[in-house]
Amino acid sequence: MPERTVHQVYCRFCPAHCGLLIDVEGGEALSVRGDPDHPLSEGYTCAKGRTTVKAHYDPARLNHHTRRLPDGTIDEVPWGRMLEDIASRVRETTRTHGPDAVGLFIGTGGSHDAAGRRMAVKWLRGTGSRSQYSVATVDAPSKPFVAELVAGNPGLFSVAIDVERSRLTILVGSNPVVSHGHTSAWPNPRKQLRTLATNGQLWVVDPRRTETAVVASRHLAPRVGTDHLWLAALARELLASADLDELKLRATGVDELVGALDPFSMERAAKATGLALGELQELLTAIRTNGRVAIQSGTGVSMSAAATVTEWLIWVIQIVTDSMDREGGSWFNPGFLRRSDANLPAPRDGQGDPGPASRPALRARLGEFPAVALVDEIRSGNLKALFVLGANLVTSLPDTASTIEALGELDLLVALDVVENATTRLATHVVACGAPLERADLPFVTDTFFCAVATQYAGPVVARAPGRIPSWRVFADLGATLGPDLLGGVDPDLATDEDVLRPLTAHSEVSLDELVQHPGAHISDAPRIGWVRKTALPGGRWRLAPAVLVERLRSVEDPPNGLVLVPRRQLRQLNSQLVESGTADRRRAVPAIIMNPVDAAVRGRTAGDRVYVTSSTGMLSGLLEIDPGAARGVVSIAHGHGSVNVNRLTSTVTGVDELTGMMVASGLPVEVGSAEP
Ligand SMILES: Nc1nc2c(c(=O)[nH]1)N[C@H]1C(S)=C(S)[C@@H](COP(=O)(O)OP(=O)(O)OC[C@H]3O[C@@H](n4cnc5c(=O)[nH]c(N)nc54)[C@H](O)[C@@H]3O)O[C@H]1N2
Ligand SMILES: Nc1nc2c(c(=O)[nH]1)N[C@H]1C(S)=C(S)[C@@H](COP(=O)(O)OP(=O)(O)OC[C@H]3O[C@@H](n4cnc5c(=O)[nH]c(N)nc54)[C@H](O)[C@@H]3O)O[C@H]1N2
Ligand code: SF4
Ligand SMILES: [Mo]
Repeated sequence: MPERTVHQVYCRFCPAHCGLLIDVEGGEALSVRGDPDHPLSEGYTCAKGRTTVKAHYDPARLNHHTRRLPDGTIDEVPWGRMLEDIASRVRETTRTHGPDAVGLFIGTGGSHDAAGRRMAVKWLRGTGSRSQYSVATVDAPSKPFVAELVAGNPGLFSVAIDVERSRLTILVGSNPVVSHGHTSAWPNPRKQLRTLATNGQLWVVDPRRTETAVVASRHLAPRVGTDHLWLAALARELLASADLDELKLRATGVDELVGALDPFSMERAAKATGLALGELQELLTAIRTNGRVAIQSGTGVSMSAAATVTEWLIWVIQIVTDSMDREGGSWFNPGFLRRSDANLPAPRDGQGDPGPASRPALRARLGEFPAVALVDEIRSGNLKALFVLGANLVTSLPDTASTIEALGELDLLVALDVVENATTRLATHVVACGAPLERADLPFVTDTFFCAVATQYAGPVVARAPGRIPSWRVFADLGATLGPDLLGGVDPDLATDEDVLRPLTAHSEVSLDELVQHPGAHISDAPRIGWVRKTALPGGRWRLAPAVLVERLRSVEDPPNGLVLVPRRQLRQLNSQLVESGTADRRRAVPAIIMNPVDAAVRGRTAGDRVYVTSSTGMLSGLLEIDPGAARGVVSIAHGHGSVNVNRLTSTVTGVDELTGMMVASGLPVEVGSAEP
C-alpha cells in the first residue's frame, strides 16, 4: 500500500484563503477538506474550495504549450522553442516600437500566484515598459484612490471590520455570504455576520434582498447608484452634532467638508434614494446612539459611476464618529508579510502618474494603467504584445466585442493559464503553467485582506505535470534571454519556488524557512488597531475634504431612471473559473437575468422567458428569473460567462470615471425586450 500523506495548504480561489487539508497517495491528490485547526477558517470551505482536487484533474487543464501558426492551426511546442519564439518577437517589438509596446495583464489567477506575479512585474519594469494592467482597475480602483487622498497611502484600501467588538455595522453593496468579501476576506461569512447581528446591529444596504441581507438586522434597498446621497445626508447630520474643535485635532478639511455637504439634506436623500425618511432617521439614531460604526463597501459601490465619492463618504462617516482605526470600528491590516505598519512609503496626494498615450485623461496609479484603456492602446498601435497572467480578458473587461477584436490585432498574445478559456483561444501562444497544487505559494498582498495579521506557506502537494512550467520561469527565462537578469545570476534551471518567494518575506517576523517547516497559519501579534493614526497619516491627521472629491460630489449626475444593470456573484464559480471546466454543475453555469416582478410584468415577461438586454454598447440574451427581493429597476447579471457575457453591455468609454478609469458595471442604463432588437 502506498503511504497516505496529508498536506496542509490554503485555498487559491479567493483571498479568504481558507485552510485546506489534501490527502495524497502514490503522488496523487485524492480528496480535500477544510482544516479544522486553521485559526481563521476553522474548517470552513465553500463549494469552490471543495472542488480543488477535482479541478486539479479537470480534463480542460492545460498540459502542454501551444502556438498558433499563421494559417490558424495550433502547434504543440516544447518550452525551449516557445521561449525562442516569444523572445525574438518581444525583441523585435521593443526594437521597432519601444518598451511600452510590450505589456502585462495580471488577473485573479495571477494575483494568487505570488512567485509568478513577482517575477512578471519585475521583468516588465526591468524592460522599461509602463504597460502594466490588472483586474484591480475593473474591480475597485476607487478604494486605493480614496485611501491615498484621505489617509495618504493607496495601500490602505483594505478596511476591515472589528468583528468581535463592532456593535453597529453597515455593509453597502457587498454580499459576503456568496462572495466571502470584497477587499476584506470573510471566511465562514455566516458565522461572522451572526456575530455582528447578535452583538449589535448589522445593516445591509443593497437594492436586492441578498443572501447577506437575509441574515442582517436591517435591510435597506435604495435606488441603484444613490448611495452617495444617503451617506452625504448622514455625514451632514453627524457633523452638525459633532465637536468640530475635537475633530479638527484629528482631521483637516473640516470646514470645507461642512460646506460641501450643505446641500445634502435627509429629505433630499429620502426622495432620491426611494428610502423612507423614517428609515434614514433610524439609521442616523443608531449611529448617534452607538457612537461608533463600521462600514464596508463592495462592488455594488466600486463599480458605480459615483464610486469615488461614495467610498469617500464611507470614510468620512467613520472618521467623524472616530470609528476609523478604532476598537469597535474599522481597522487596517498591515499584512503579515507586507508589514505596512513599518514600511509604508511617504504620504501622497492622489495625483497619479502620466497615463496611456491613447487615453491622456486617464492616470496611471500603483504602477498600472487602467484596464479600460487596453483596447484603445492596442487599436492606436501603442501596444503590440501582451502577456496575460491568469486572467480571462474576454469575460472580465468591458465591451466584449471590442476586446475580442483588439486582442486579435496584437502581434503577440501570450496567455499563461492552467485551463483553456475564452482568452487562451485567442492567444498566439499559450503557456501551460504549474497549478496551485504543484507549487509553493505565499499570500502576498492578499494578506492585507485577512481578518487577522496572518500568513501561511502552501507547499507543493503533487509533482508538476511534465508538460507544465512554473509561471515565474517564463519571466526568469525571458530575463535571462533578453535581460534584465531576475535571479541574481542563479541559473533558472537550479532556482526553486522558494528562491523566488524569499524576497517577499523580507519584512516578515517569521522567516520563509520557518514558515516552510511549520505548515498552517501563523498569526502575528503586530498591532491591528492604532498604527495608521499614529504612523501613517499625513501630518498625523485624516484629510476629510480632498478637493477632487469635493468637486466630484458637486458634479455627480442623478442616476438614470428605468432599468439598470447591477453586478452579482455566483456561489459555485469564481468569475469565469469553474464555469467552462465542467467542474461546476452545467445547469447552473448560465447566469439568470434577475428582475423585479413588476418590471417584468410591465414588459409582458414571465420567469423562464428568453429576454434580450440592450445597452448603448451591445446586446445579450438569456433567461429571465423573477425575484421579488430585487428592487424596481434592477437587472442583475453575473459576469464571467462566454455565452451570456454581461460585458457585451458595458463600455470602455461611456460613464468611465476619469479619476480612476473604472468602467460602470453597476447602474448602467439597459432595456429588456422580448425580441432581438
Ligand atoms: N462565489 C464567488 N465569490 C467571489 C467571486 C465570484 O465570482 N464568485 N468573485 C470574487 C471577486 S473578484 C470579488 S471583487 C468579490 C466581490 O465581492 P462583493 O463586492 O461582495 O460582490 P457581490 O457579491 O457581487 O456584491 C455586490 C452587491 O452590490 C449590490 N449592488 C449593486 N448595485 C448597487 C448599488 O448601487 N448600491 C448598493 N448599495 N448595492 C448595489 C448587488 O446587488 C450585490 O448584491 O467577490 C469575490 N468572491
Ligand atoms: N460586468 C462585470 N465585469 C466584471 C465584474 C463584474 O462584477 N461585472 N467583476 C470584475 C472583477 S471584480 C474582477 S476581479 C474581474 C475578474 O477577471 P479575471 O481575473 O480575468 O477573471 P477570472 O475568470 O477569475 O480569470 C482568472 C484566470 O486565471 C486562471 N488561473 C487560475 N489559477 C491560476 C494559476 O494558478 N496560474 C495561472 N497562470 N492561471 C490561473 C483561471 O484559469 C482563469 O482563466 O472581472 C471583472 N469584470
Ligand atoms: S471561501 Fe471558498 S473559494 Fe474562498 S478561500 Fe474559502 S474555500 Fe476557497
Ligand atoms: Mo474582483
